[in-house]
Amino acid sequence: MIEPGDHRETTLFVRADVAAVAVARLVVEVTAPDIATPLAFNILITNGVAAGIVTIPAGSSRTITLHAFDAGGVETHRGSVIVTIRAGTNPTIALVLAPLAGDAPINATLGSFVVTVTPAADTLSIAATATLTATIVDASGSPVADRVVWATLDPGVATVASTGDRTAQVTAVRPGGTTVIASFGGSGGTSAIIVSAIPTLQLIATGLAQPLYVTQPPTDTSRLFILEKPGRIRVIRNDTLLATPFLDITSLVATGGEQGLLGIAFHPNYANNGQFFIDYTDLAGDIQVVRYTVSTDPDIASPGSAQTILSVSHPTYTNHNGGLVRFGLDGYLYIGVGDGGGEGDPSGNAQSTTVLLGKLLRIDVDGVSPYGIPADNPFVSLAPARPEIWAYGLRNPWRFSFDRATGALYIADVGQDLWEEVDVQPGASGGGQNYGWNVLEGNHCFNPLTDCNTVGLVPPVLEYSHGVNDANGCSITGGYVYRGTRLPALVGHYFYGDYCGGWVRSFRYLNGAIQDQRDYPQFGTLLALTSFGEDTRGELYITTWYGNVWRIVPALPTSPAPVTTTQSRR
Ligand SMILES: [Ca+2]
Repeated sequence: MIEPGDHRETTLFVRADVAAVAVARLVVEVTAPDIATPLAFNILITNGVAAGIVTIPAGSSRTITLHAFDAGGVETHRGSVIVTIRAGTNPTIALVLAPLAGDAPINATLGSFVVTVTPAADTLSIAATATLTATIVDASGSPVADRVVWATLDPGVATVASTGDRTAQVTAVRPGGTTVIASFGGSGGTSAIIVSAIPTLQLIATGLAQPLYVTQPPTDTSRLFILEKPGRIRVIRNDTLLATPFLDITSLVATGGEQGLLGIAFHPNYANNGQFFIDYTDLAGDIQVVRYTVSTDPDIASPGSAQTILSVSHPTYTNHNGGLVRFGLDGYLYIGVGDGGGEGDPSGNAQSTTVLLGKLLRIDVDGVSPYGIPADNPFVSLAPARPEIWAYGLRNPWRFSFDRATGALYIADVGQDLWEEVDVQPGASGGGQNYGWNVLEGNHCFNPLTDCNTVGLVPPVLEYSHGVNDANGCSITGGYVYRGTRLPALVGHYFYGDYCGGWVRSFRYLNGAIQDQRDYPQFGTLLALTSFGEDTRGELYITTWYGNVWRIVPALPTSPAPVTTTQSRR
C-alpha cells in the first residue's frame, strides 16, 4: 500500500528575506543523533530573497541551523531550531537568524509543499485513458518545476504511468474506485478515479414459479433467497438453484390475482437467532405476517416454528395486499399493506387511520409477543388511530426499500389507471406522512376528480403517466438505491421498473430533487417485472413472472481469444 506520506525523506522549501541585510549566502545545516554526517545545503539568493529546497530524513531531534555569510565569507547571522520531521506534510517552521554583529535579524521559514492533481476526480470506462497533471507549490505559494512520483492505491482498478515531470496517464482496468497520488517532498496530491462499465443483466436462474422477490440474509454472501408466489422460498447458492425449497407453504397460501407469498425479511440478527418473517395471503385472503426460524440445516427452515405476528383482514378482493416486509436501519419491521383492493379504494381505507389497510406499518418484533409498538410511532397516542401506522394514504405499496447509506425510505405506490409514483422520506423522518391516495393519484385529484383538498398531503417525488393504452406502463415495481461496488457510477441511483412496460429506470434524489434520470434499453424488455432484490453487498437483482432471476452487473469487454502457448489458461 502506498500512501501520500510514505517517504523516508521530506523536502522542505526554505525562504528568507535578506534584502535589508548584507548577506550573500545562506547555508542550511541539519544534524541529528541518527545522521552520521551533518547535511548542508546552499540556498541561492536572488533579488534579496534566499529560496531553495532541502531534503531531510524523517525523524525526531533534527537540529536545523541556518548560517548567513557576507560577501567576504564571514558569518553574519545564525539561527537554530530542534524539530521532528515526519514523512508527509509538516507544519511550516519559523526561524529567526540572530545577528552576530550589529545587524538586523533575519526571519526565515521552512515549509511543506502543496501538490495538486487535476482533474481531482474522473470517471473512466474500462480501457479508457486520461491525463493527470500535478502542480507543486512551495510554502511561499510559488510553483516548483520539479518531478513528482505517481502511484495508484488499487492498480487492479486503474494503473498510472508517468509521462513527464508532472504528468501521467491513467488507464482504467476494471470497475471500481481508486486514488491516484502524485507525491513530492513528502506531500501528496490525489485524484479520485472511478472506473465504470455500463450495466447489463446476467441471468442467474430460470424456471422458477412466478418469482417475485430476491434477498439475502445479513452477512450471507453465498446464498440468495427467492420467493415463488405460490408459496415456496427457494435458495440459489453461488448461482446454483437448490432443488429443495427452504420453505414450502403452498398449502397455506391463496394465489389468486395478486395473492401469494409476497415478502420475506431476515432478522438483522439472523446469523444468531435464525428468525425470518414472511408476508402472505392465507386461504381466506387475509394478510399474514408470520415469524419462522431456520432448522439445524441452514438451507431448510423449520415449518413448525411458525408464529403469527400480525394478521390483516382482507376478505373482499384479491388485489392490493402490499406484501413486503423489511427491516429499517432502526431495527423495526416495516410492513406494506395495500388498500384492500377493488378499484378506487371503495371503503376509503387508505385515508382512515383506524384501519391497517393502505398503510406502511412499523412494529417491534424483538420485545413483547407477538409484537410491540415503537414508542416514537407517529400515531402512538392518537387513538383511535392504529399505533402500528408509520405512513398512510397508500394504494398498493408493493415494493418499498431503505437506502442503506442514508436510511431514506423509498415507496413505490402502484397507481389506479393513470399515474404511478415514488414517494421518498428522509432517514430522519418521524413518519406520519399522508401520501394522498385516494384523494390523489400521483399529483392529480382522484376523489373528487377536481378541486380536491390537498392540504397535508405529501406529493410523490416522481410520477409517470400510463400513457395511451398503457404505452408507458401500468404498474410500478419499486427497487433500491444502489449501494454496491460493481457499478460505481450508479451509486446512489434509485432503480425502479414497470410490470407492464418491462423497462428499468433510475434517478438520484438529492437535495429534494430528482436528478440524473437514466434508462437502460440494454436490459431489453423485462415483461412482467415483478420485483427488484438487493444482496448483502448492495448488488441488485430483478425477477420476472416468467421465471427468471437476473443480476445487474457491469458489461465487461469481451476477453480476447487466449494466446496459445505452453502456459495458456482460460
Ligand atoms: Ca400518493
